[in-house]
Amino acid sequence: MRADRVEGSRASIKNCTPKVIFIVFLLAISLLSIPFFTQNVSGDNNAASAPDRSRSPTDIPSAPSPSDRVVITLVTQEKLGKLADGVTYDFWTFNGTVPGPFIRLRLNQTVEMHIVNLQNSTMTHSIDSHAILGPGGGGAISQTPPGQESIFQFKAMRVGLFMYHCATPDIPTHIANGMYGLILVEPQGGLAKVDREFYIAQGEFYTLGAFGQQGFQGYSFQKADAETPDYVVFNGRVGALTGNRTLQAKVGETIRIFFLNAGPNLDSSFHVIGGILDRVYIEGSILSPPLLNVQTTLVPAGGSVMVEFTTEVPGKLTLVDHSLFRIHHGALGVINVVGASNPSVYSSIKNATVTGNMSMPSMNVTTTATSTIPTVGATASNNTIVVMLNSAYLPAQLTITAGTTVTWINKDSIGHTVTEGDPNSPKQPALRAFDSSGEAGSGKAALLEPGQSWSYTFTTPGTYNYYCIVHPYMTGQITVLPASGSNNTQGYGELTNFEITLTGKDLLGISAFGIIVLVSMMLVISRSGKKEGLTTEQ
Ligand SMILES: [Cu+2]
Repeated sequence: MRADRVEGSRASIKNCTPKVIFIVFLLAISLLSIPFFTQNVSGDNNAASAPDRSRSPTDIPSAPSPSDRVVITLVTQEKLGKLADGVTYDFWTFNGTVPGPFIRLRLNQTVEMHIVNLQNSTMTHSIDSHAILGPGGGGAISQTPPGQESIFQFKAMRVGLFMYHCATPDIPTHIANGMYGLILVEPQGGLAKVDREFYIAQGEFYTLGAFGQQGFQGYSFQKADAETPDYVVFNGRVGALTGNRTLQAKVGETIRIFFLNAGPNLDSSFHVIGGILDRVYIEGSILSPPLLNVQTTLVPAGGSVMVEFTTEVPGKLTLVDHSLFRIHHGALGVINVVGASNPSVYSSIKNATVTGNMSMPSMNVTTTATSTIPTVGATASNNTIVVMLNSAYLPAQLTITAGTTVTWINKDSIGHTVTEGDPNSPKQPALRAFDSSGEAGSGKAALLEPGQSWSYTFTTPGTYNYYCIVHPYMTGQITVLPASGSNNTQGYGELTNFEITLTGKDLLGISAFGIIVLVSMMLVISRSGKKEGLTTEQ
């Protein structure tokens, strides 16, 4: 009897085994698929869904708290975010942004500092502020493992503009991942009033992939240790202070910038193109008399500067680290100044018109010798001229047909490039449709010097944006229409040129739908199994 039962159950196990294995297999696959589609997993390539971790440069408290004792809570959080368009990175942050919050204190205020490290952090975090007098600047008494809180107090006994950063070993790695910000300690009576204040932090990021390489990028300790950053950016990402994040100001306003160079490796040669720094409080020394009328100020890694200047004319002021190749790595910001023009301060008197013969010096990059230069923007039998003058392309926008050769002539007094792409999110050199600089081949960007020209023949219809690598506010656009008589491929192009963007939520939905389908299949299979079982018993 017992033996029979055993036999029977063995038989049913035998019958069931392939089905059970199949069902377990399906379940395993559907369950496994879930974690891969959640948003916070490193390796999420869906850059469109990654949040911006960049702190707004205008996110500054207007004044210190009037009370003698203030409580400040910094929450250390490791968060996926955008490092550039299409590039995601696991930032380590204070309060979820890079830089962390701007802390505005008054001399002799006592601060009760709370460091809260989120439960889901992978690392211990802490704070070392250069404003704090004591071992480690707070680092010795603020080491906080995940899920815990440290509280300590300090007295702000020195006026100045001070960096704060995480001070948990490996300390430079915590800084390189975004854990830094500024503490301003104002003198009694405060700072002089200005019209606008901006909070800008320069920092390097070291990624496994090269600058601009799409998708999730991990941290490269090797590159950080070798001090060869892929990204040098303001406020935590490429384009934090450009495009629709451009800073705004008006003519005649006095602007104050609190600038931090978080490093962790490079010094910054902070400069405003088109402006002069009226007052520079070097190294954040607010009590010292400022340097007056400065062009470029050196900000050491782990240092700061407070600068003030008045805008005189409308237009764009460009913020750079004047180690200018760092523009290629993202170090670029723009202040758009609006208001009435002031021709006596700045205006063009006459744009030179080029006539007659002019010899073009040969260059390393492809150069077409042009003996006679047509007038600006003239179209003559598939040959069109764009002039570079006063750091602008003339005409800036041009519509041509496929097969047209465009020649750029540098009539400016300084060198420029003609580089396809958007200066706010530069492409890797090899991916540019055209580039006068030849950077893809040589690794260095060569300039079209004054008097030189460069030509490119457009064969593929489309809209091409371009800019000058060294003057990224200098932009142009070429629209290429299909050549008349050629097959218009645009209709087909439109049909094929679409993107499907899936967010983490979409993918969860798809997984859930998949599970429902699988469960239904399993039900059907188990029912058919029952029927089979019945048949066998009979
Ligand atoms: Cu840390």
